Amino acid sequence: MTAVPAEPGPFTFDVGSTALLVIDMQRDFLLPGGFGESLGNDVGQLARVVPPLAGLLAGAREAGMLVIHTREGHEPDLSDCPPAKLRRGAPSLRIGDPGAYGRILVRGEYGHDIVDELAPLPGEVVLDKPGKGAFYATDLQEVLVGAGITSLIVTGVTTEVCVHTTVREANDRGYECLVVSDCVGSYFPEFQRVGLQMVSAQGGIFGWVAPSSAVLAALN
Ligand code: C5J
Repeated sequence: MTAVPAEPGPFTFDVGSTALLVIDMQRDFLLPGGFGESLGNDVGQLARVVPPLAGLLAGAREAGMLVIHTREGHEPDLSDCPPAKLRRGAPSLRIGDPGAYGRILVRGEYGHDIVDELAPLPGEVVLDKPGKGAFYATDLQEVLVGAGITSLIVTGVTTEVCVHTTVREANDRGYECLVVSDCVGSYFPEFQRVGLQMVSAQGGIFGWVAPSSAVLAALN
């Protein structure tokens, strides 16, 4: 077992029963001109996640940890996109519309895929999810059970949306979750700060929070 100094206390884990979860580090959310920016967001807030996450990904791979990537998106005919999700908000571009990087959040399009710096290696698990949570309508639970995973090191975007939705459900399913503070990102600095506090508050109501430097030190 390895211990990481974390909030609200040490997070202990075993590499063999822990997975690194990389949530939705997709061009549509991160790149200028993409869907995230069309919603009026400052994508620079997410870009800062890429370098530390690339370092953590390299460390996890070197340690032999299971790595799982997710991508939020939909079938080309949008049959798996609830009308409520399509209608929501007032973006200049909607899911399925042609955007700067292909059809927005549609599987197989350039923008739907993961940014080059964090590209999955051959053999790594990549789960396509139509919702915000990584368990909904995916094989995540089966993958984790099959690999004997009991703890998750959670990274990706956005902190208060897909990261939170996933961590909350993982917690209900009995997984111990460590959220890596500099490897998750929000378009809104205040949501980032409070989103992280919400994880570790009340004695770790949803899990633990630590920076990537502490996780990497524990892996070495
Ligand atoms: C959002 C996500 N924010 N990956 N998706 O729509 O957090």
